[in-house]
Amino acid sequence: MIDLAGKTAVVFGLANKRSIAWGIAQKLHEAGASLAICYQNERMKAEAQGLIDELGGATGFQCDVSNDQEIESVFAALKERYGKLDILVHAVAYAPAEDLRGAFINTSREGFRIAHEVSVYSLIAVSRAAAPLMSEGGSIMTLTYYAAEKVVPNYNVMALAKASLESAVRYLASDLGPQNIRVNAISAGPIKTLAARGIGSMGDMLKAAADRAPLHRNVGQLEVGGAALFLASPLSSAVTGEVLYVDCGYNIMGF
Ligand code: 0WE
Repeated sequence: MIDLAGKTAVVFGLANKRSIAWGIAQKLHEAGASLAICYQNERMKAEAQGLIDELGGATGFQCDVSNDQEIESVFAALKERYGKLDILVHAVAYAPAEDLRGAFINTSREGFRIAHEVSVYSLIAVSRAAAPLMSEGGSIMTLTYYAAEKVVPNYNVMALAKASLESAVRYLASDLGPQNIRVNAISAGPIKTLAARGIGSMGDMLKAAADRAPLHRNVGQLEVGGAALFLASPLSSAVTGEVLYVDCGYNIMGF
């Protein structure tokens, strides 16, 4: 059993029980970490706080990671409450719905900006705020997707954001390595989440992914949580700047 007793983790991106952040939070909690869980706004709080209350000792915080002031104040609150930080989970992505359908060539300037700001710049911003609190080293992780590398119809501008995110993971890992802070990404297979709802073809995508993957099934939130627990723990002490696939093997197949 991995023991994270005495460790503090902050998780960004909890919306509801289908959130990947929820699968990760449950696993970190099970391992004994103290949890700070962040939701975007008052609207998200309604559902998120109910889940947070299920994890004894976990505390909810409101933070919209596209707002520098909210990042500053949440990290001030974390410093006050926990003193230090060991683990940071970034499970946040957004592009305007109209940029996630139709032809990529029609990507709007505003959609491009929003997707990159919310999904990529936020990792840089929270990492910079977290690093001074990671006085005993730390583990930062984010979520990415295979479409960063190979074309997935309709993922469009989010694919560019994920490609940029994976590069940011490497640059952050390089910057923060001397402080023994590791930075990695988990590339999860498709999962039915709030972010994936509204994508009309999600059912077909899940089926196609399961058909082609060596394990012939889809990935569950708790399996992503398991990989996150590994990256949060000393078992991965020499792993940084890496993309870890949690996709039932989908990415290895050529045909
Ligand atoms: O990263 C994601 C989801 C990202 C996402 C989804 C939405 C839908 C609602 C970001 N922003 C928005 N904005 C909205 O308004 N995934 C890996 C899941 C996903 O999303 C897709 C996929 C897959 C898989 C979008 C198109 C095609 C495939």
